[in-house]
Amino acid sequence: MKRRSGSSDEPLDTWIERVLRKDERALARATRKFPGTIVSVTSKRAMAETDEGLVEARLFGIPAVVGDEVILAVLEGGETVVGEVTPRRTKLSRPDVGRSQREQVIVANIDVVIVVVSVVTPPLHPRLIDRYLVAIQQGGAEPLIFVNKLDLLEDHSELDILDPYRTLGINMLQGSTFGGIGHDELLGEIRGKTCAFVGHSGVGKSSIVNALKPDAGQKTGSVSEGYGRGMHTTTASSLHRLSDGTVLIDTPGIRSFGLRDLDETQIASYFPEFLEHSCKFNDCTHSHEPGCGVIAAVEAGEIERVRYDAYLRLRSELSSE
Ligand SMILES: Nc1nc2c(ncn2[C@@H]2O[C@H](COP(=O)(O)OP(=O)(O)O)[C@@H](O)[C@H]2O)c(=O)[nH]1
Ligand SMILES: [Mg+2]
Ligand SMILES: [Zn+2]
Repeated sequence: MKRRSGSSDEPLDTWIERVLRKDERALARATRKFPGTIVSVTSKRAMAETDEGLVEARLFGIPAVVGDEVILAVLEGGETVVGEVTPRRTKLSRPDVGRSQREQVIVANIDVVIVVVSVVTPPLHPRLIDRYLVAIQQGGAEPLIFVNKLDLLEDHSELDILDPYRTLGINMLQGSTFGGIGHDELLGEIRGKTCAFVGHSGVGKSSIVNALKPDAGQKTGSVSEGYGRGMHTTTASSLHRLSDGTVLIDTPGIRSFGLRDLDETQIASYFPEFLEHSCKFNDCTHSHEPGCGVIAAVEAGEIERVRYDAYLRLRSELSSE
């Protein structure tokens, strides 16, 4: 554990309070405050877009993320810090790896989360889509699925596993970075909105951002053997503004993506197609109960079996976490 300054036998909570009070006092004495939008974050520093251009600021105990609307404060002595994060309209979170109780927000204030999947390299992973859809609904944004690398696809039946999402009414587009296929349709869907690109590494998120905004300068990587571990891939999120007001946020590839703050009884509420079917028991888990309307609907073909399987899988993962 890191040694604290001050009295060595000072309890942790009074130490935290003392440091917070010190920060508060410094903020109260700030010589100037002005608003900004966070466009990139490293471990201790953030870049913010402001009326005065790009401003670098130190994170001041507040974990701001890309997309956050913040108040920057210039402290006595001239240092600029992120003094305040405005309450988030929407967000996309994942758990801190290894500390599943702690929320880790990836991006804030997005209208649309574009889940990018690719075909062939890496192949389609509907499992990740199911997890994202739940997390997106939790955070309050709209999902859009973009199927990339269509140029690699010889057998279009690989796309059949996406039919259930289409049936659910989720916006789905497909294309390729080569030739910019599908990009006009994508821009048509997201015009004027703030969008985050998420998905496994190597699916082409940064390539799409670069294609939509050529001066974004996002590094792209090669997909190495063992899929999903792109070399030279993006390590931090970054925000890019198009001239028509559309905002693109590139995010690093996510290797593991868990679901936070959900227990297995809540997961069903994120499968909207289950809601129309009623069950004999109020607390039905739709896994084994007699008189379960969901199971009956799966058997009757009214609910897609892959979605039901996804539900069972997520449920068992959550109950064992
Ligand atoms: N064949 C093909 N390759 C692509 C396409 N889009 C991106 N790539 C390649 O996939 C690799 C990973 O792309 P990158 O944008 O870094 O993926 P990210 O990790 O999701 O940001 C790079 O070698 C890209 O050139 C595409 O539409 N078709
Ligand atoms: Mg990338
Ligand atoms: Zn049921």
